[in-house]
Amino acid sequence: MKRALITGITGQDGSYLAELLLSKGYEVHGIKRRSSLFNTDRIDHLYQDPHESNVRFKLHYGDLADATNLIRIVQEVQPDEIYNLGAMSHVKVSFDTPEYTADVDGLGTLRLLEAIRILGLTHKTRIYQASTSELYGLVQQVPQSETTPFYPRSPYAVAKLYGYWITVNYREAYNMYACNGILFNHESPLRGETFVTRKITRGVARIALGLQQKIFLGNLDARRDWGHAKDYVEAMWLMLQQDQPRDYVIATGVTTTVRQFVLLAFAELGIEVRFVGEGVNEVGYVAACFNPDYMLPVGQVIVAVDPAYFRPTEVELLIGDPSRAKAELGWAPRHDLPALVSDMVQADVLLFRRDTVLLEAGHQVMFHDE
Ligand code: NDP
Ligand code: GDR
Repeated sequence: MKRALITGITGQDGSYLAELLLSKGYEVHGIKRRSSLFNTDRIDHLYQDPHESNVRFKLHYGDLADATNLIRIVQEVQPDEIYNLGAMSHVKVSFDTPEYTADVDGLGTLRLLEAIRILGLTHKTRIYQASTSELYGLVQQVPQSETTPFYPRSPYAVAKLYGYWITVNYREAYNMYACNGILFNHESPLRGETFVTRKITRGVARIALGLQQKIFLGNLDARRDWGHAKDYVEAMWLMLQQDQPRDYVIATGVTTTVRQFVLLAFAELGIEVRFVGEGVNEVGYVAACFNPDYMLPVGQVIVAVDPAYFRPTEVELLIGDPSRAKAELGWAPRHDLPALVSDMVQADVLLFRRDTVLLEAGHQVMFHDE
């Protein structure tokens, strides 16, 4: 039985990857951070009582900022594969916490590589590093591939640049099986609530159900190559199953504006939106509502721009070229953008219907948005 260790197991990708590896017969170990409340919502369905026998899913307390703790866990687990998904992963927040982001996303990667080296596991343990399309930053060329020059545009991206190169360096210096997956944006119903797609699908569901008036967004012109997280974790696994370690771009090859994502998300519920105005005065209003379940009045403003969501330096255009992954890993995305949008919007409608039931029964319902 192969043994895998996942950092960031409580995140979006960690949850899907753990599911995938368990389905392939792996023993899966994950590192979770201590928090004052349970933070395991995304993996609670995988929980196995440690008092039972033959447990294949185990969690360890740890943190990428703590080298001794990482060494102890790697020593205890003796993993065949490590997936380093743990990170402060929010680009906008990295401008507020640049030093912490550098520590966890940059040095955290080094600490894990060093743990493997110190413990003499360089020939046993393969490691996947969660690199990102944010490395491309300011557009140099499109579509972006493994040979496109990097130009990071945020403390997050700069920290990930260190993570990328230290992974390459350990591969070359110590002959380790270490690779970077340069993954473009990937989303799902498990996506964190403050990333733009999930913020939109939650807002769309709540507006349709009469729980919210408006969604406030930042740069509507930014273009992203959005895929489904379920497809992308398969690529991570494939990267660690090859004869030779290599770095791969994982993307769909299609790019879409944030504005277009908004239109698609409302259209999923039969609500047609039109945008008017420019810059911070741009708003989206209901142009038509074809779904009798959601009685939104034509003319109601449901999207507005709030400059608070603008970034000091923005990444305007991402579009990936996944040719190498297709040719060498046999990987291709199974979901297109409409399928992704549908999956996310429908999941959020289901989620927030619960709130309408609670409200009707006289309970208070809380909501937090950022
Ligand atoms: P999430 O933000 O959903 O999850 C991040 C995970 O990292 C969480 O489990 C979080 O724990 C954990 N984490 C945060 N800080 C630390 C720390 N100091 N020590 C240990 N663990 C920590 O991210 P995703 O699942 O979306 O992304 C996974 C990885 O892939 C990240 O490294 C991200 O930067 C990268 N990436 C993501 C892309 C995407 O589009 N989703 C694209 C390209 C790269 P907790 O739950 O306690 O907060
Ligand atoms: P990104 O994802 O920065 O690409 O990083 P995010 O969804 O945060 O932003 C995408 C684009 O949408 C614009 N935007 C807004 N973004 C947020 N979060 N909130 C808003 O209200 C809003 N309005 C417009 C942003 O300016 C941006 O251009 C994600 C993360 O998962 C990283 O960890 C990962 O490395 C990259 O994707 C690939």
